[in-house]
This record gives sequence, structure tokens and C-alpha cells, in this order.
Amino acid sequence: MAMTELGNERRFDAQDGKLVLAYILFAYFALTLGGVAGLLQSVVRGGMYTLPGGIGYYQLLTAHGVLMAIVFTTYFIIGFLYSGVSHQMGGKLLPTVRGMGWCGFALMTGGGLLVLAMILLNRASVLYTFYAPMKADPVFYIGLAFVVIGSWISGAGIFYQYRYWRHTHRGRVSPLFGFMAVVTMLLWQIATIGVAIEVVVQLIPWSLGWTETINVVLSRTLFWYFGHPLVYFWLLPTYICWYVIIPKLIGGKLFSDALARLSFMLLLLFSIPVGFHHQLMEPGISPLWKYIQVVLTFMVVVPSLMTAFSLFATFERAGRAKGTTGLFGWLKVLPWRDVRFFAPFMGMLVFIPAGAGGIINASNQMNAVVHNTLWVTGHFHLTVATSVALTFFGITYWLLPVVTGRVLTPAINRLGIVQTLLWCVGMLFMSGSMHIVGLFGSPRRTAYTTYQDHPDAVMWMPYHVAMAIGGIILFAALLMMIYNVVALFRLPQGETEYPIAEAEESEQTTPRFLERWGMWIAISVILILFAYTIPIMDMIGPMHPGAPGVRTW
Ligand code: HAS
Repeated sequence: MAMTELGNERRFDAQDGKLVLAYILFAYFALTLGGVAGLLQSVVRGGMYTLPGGIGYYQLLTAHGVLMAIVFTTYFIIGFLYSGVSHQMGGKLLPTVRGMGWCGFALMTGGGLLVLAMILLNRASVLYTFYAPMKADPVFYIGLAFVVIGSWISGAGIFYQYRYWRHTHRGRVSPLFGFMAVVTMLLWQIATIGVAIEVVVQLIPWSLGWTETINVVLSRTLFWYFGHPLVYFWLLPTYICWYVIIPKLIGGKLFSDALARLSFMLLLLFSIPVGFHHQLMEPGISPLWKYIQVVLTFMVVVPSLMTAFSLFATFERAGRAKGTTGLFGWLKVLPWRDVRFFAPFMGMLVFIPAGAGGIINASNQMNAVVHNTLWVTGHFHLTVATSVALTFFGITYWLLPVVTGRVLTPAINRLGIVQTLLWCVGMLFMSGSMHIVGLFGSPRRTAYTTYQDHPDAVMWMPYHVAMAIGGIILFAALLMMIYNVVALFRLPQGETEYPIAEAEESEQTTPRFLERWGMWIAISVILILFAYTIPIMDMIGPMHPGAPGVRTW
């Protein structure tokens, strides 16, 4: 038999384990390099350190953004999804699927290394959004294209396994993890079409000199068509952990399978046709279409509110089942000393102000105050670098033991709790001061300067120092996490359970329409066409002649 049955438990397939490990370890490799760049940036911006000649601030910022926002997240997510799909949909991956997983890994890594080489050679200091008309070396864009193609192949592997499961389990509702993995990769595949068109049709020919100019507003629009769902591509696996894993870890049950699936479908529908909320201050897009996309942005908040509701219900019902009373009695029985719960929980807690910040960003008038200031940097360090990152750390503490056949020790668990707290303290300093100084007008993406001692800029300086202190604390926490990851390979041998929650027994059956993929994809396409067709047609008219490339570094 492919899997060894251990009572209710199943040993993780060794071949699949290698694939999962490859993705997860590469993610932590990127996190380490990205962390070094982050540390240097924060001390430079705080005026505490001057970079040695030959290293540019914007070069570091590009490396930091690409390694953290693209490489760490994407590799971790694919590794995590493959692990759950293997465990939940058949007990092992089909050989074709495993092959696709490896092929995706190889293409992504090859492309990623090309991208990294160009950044290190200072031929692509264009930041992680690679906004035209800044022009990087063609190899940078070609590397990006390989990363996207690789991720498509990895995503297709997940669809393949899901299809196989449905074929062999006719009439059954799919496991929640598998369903959510498919939605996550579907979101990714649809979203990356935008950036693929930007890279292949616009950036590569332009960087090779085949075209002289580039349509800037179109390229940015195609980027944000991808860039916004990208943030939900980070969030959905986080939600998988919150919906599917956390209830099991607290000794409770999933509140509602149907609610969880519906929230994922709403995230798929509403996270794509909303890219203009990143371009609210940009000329060249009609206010009407910005307004329409802002309305859709507020729709995408709804599934997050549904998630918050479901989590509170899960916690409270688990507490009540253990006999707690009172409005907040359930809080006392949560497993505070278990890092697998504690780290994601801190992520949830932080997501409350982080989400509120997002709603501020999305409001047109308030966006005029915060756009391109450090407030936005503060926002995404709470969302992706805390809520998402801490959840990924929490997953690591059980996923690595599951795939390597080991058990977590109290010592590493304790270190994990300290690491989580340290991360939160560092982020409080860094992101807190970014939010405040952003409201005072301090711009994002700027190297150290006092603007010739302008009084406003001088007033920002103490906050920049606080940001640097936060950055140093965060780097210490990052080193601790890397130490913990290495230590997870030295744990004693044993079996760790892959924690998957069951739904409440009283729950109604999950409606079948939630798995009518054709219908959901059609609605998604209609929404995208509605939100983008007219604005894009406007952008490709004669009013947008195009710009030559510039090298600003
Ligand atoms: Fe954002 C910019 C709007 C969510 C990431 N965002 C960014 C950028 C990034 C990013 C990386 O509208 C910068 C991009 C760049 O480089 O320019 N964002 C939103 C909105 C949401 C939102 C409306 N963002 C995220 C998430 C991200 C992320 C998630 C990463 C993972 N964002 C914007 C806008 C901009 C923007 C504008 C452009 C700004 C500009 O001008 O440039 C919403 O989805 C947020 C909804 C979230 C909630 C919170 C629900 C709370 C939950 C936790 C429950 C907790 C429990 C525990 C149960 C409504 C689910 C509690 C327990 C207790 C005991 C209390």
C-alpha cells in the first residue's frame, strides 16, 4: 500500500515529502536572503548605516521585494498545497502530478535564479512591481516569464490530482483542503494571465529593443490586474490554515464547510476585477471605472468578514464544548502554549487592524492621503509579513515533522512562541511607525534623505529610527525562525498527525453548486470583462503614444 495506516493517521508519502520539502526549503532560503536585504534597508533608511559602494538602496529594495513577496510566498504556498492535496486526495500524488510538481519547481527555480542574478548585477533595480518606463535587462523579464510558466505547471498538477479524486469518488463532496487548493491555484492561473501578457507582449520586446516605446498605463494596469489577486494568493493558503487546520489544533470542529467554500468562491470572484484601487491616483483611467472597481473592492472585504465570523464561532463553540461560560470564557481554553496555534492566532489578531487599513486604502479620498507613503508599506507588513508569514511559520512547525517523520519537542515549541512574540514586537515598532509617519507624508520607496533638512523631513526621522529598530528586532526573529527550521530536522523520529479538522456533526450538507467550476469561472470571466474591457480599450488608443525606457539607478 502507498501509505502506512497508523490508526486514524497515515504516514506521509516519502516521494511526495521530498517535493514538499524542496518547495518549503527554497522558500526559507529566499526568506533568509530577503531578510538580510530588509535589515540593511531599514538601517539605511533610519540613517544609521551607509551602504558600501557598489550596492544600491533600490537594488536591495528590489531584492527584498522579489525574494519576500514573490519567491518566499509562492514556494511556500505550492509546497503547502501539494502536501495537503497529497494527504487529502488519495494519500499520495499521482506520478504525473509529482512530475508536474518537479517540472514547475525546476522552471520556477531556473527563472528565479536568472531574476536574482540580474538584480545582484544591478541590471534590474526596478522594484518588485517592475513599473515601466523603468527598464531592466531582458534576462530579468525572461526569468520572470519562466517563473510564471513554472507556477502554471505546478498549479495544473493540483487540478489534475483533484480531477482524479473526483473521478474516483463520484457523487462525493471533495475534501475541503483539496477544494481550497484548487480555488487558490485557479485564482493564480487567472491572475497571472495579466502579468504574462505584460511581460511577453510589452516588456520583453521593449527591453530587447524590438519596440522603442512602451504603453505605461497599460503595463501598470496589466500588472495590477495580477498584483491585487497576488495578495489574495498569499491570503487563501493562510485562510486554509485558519479554516481547516486551526479547529483541529484547538480540539474543535470546523464551523461550516459550506461557509468556508463560499468565502473562497467570493474571493475568487472579487479579488481580480479590482486592480484599479492600486491606481486610484494615476492619470489615464476614467474616474467611473475607478469607482466601479472600488465598489468591487468593498465586495472582496465580505469573505474576510465571513472568515472572521467563522473563526470566532469555531473558537467559541470549541470553548463551550469544553464547559467554558461567559462572553469570553472560551479564550481561556485556547492552546496558548502550542506554537502551531499561537503563531497563526497572532496573525489573525494582527489581521484585524491590517484589514481595517486596507479598507482605508480602498476609500478614494483617504487613498489620496496615504498613496505612495510609508503607510502603505506599513499596511503590507501587517498583512503579508505578519498575518500571512506568521501563519506560514505556524504551519512549518507541524508540516516539516509530518513530512520528515519526526515529532516537535517542547524546547522547539517554546522557541517558536518566543520567535512569534519577537516578530510581533519588531512589527509593532516597524509597521506602527510606518503607519504614523506615512500619515505625516513620508514617502515609501525612498533612500535616506532629509531633503536638505526640510522641517517636515526632519520630523520624520525619529519614526525612521523606530522603523530601523523594528527591522533589527525582526531580523533577530527571522534568524530564530531559520534556526528553528534547521532544528526541525533534528527532532526525534516519530509520527506527527497532519491536522485536518472535521465539520460539526449538526452541519447541513454542503451545496453541490459550490463545485460547479464552469459556472464560477464563467462568472469570474464576466466580472473581469466588465471591469476591464472599456478601460483597456481606452488605453490602447492614440492618446497613449508610449514612453522610451529609463534607467533610474
Ligand atoms: Fe492591501 C496595498 C486594500 C488586504 C497586501 N495591500 C497593498 C499592498 C500590498 C497589500 C502588498 O484599496 C502594496 C502593493 C504595492 O506595492 O503598491 N488590502 C486592501 C483591502 C484589503 C486588503 C480592502 N492587502 C490585503 C491583504 C494583503 C494585502 C490580505 C496581503 C496578504 N491594499 C489595499 C489598497 C492598496 C493596498 C487600496 C493600495 C494602496 C495604495 O494607494 O497604493 C481587504 O481584503 C482587507 C479585509 C480584511 C478584513 C479583516 C478580517 C479579519 C480577520 C481576522 C479575524 C481574527 C480573529 C482572531 C478571529 C476585513 C479574518 C481574533 C481573536 C481575538 C481574541 C480578538
